[in-house]
Amino acid sequence: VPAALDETAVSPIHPDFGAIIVGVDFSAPMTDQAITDIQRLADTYAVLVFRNAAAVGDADQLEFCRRLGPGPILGIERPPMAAGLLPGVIALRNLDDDGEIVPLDDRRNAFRKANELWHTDESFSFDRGAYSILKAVELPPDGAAPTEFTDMRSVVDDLPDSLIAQLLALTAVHSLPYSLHLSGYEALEADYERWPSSIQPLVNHNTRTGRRSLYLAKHIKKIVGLDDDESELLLADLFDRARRAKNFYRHTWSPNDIVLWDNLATMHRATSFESSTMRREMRRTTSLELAGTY
Ligand SMILES: O=C(O)CCC(=O)C(=O)O
Repeated sequence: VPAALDETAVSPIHPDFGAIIVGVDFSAPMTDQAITDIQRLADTYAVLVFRNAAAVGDADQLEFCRRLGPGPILGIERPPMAAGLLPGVIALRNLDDDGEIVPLDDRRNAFRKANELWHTDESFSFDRGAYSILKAVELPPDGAAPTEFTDMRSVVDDLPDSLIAQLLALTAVHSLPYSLHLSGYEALEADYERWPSSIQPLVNHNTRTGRRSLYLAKHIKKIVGLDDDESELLLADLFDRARRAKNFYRHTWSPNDIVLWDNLATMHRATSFESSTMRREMRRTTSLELAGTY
């Protein structure tokens, strides 16, 4: 039972995936106990939805992120989607710096659209993303553009033992230019140079909880050691299993929501909206993996 958070304010969405938490004040310094409680809740539920987190400023969001672990990830060098942000704050929006809607065929849009592929944040980096914290700055009307989450622990729980044994021996190449290419971005030679790939296990193991999760993302270009056809077949099978995961959550945004997820236990994706007429801006901070945790 969390000591510093009011236990009655925690409402699970599934028994072990997704929880709605009301009453956390992000504008006041949090006690160490509150941070520990939030980490424990994240270990249990993997996605935490903080409702009514009234107007959390970027500095408060960054501070919260820093308390959760090393980092934040500074963000790979991306086409600028927002000038003047604090380092570590990533803006995801269909707006330019004058607040105008970015044309659909603009390269900057391809970056945003890539979030509509199932992924986990910064798996293509040597220092992987651990916790991501996302808040809404400007939302399209009528609950458009929810964010979807899949519990990758529940996916592993449902895998046959023989497949788990196979996956435990495998690693995969994660590449940002590859997933950008899937969403229509023509990666340049220079992109491959500035965004090197990473090699990651296919199965994560959380040493605090003992639970495994499938570490899958559309950033995966190839499974190491398999030929291209075998790799494609296995990936298609794994994505299919993830699509049918027992634990799934679609978050419909309200203005003062903050959503935190464990990238090493989940996949997520943005969903499409009328981005040629509607405006949307989200801001994300992502902490780095604590060495030895997974
Ligand atoms: O904008 C969203 O709904 C999701 C954003 C996302 O996928 C990300 O920040 O990685």
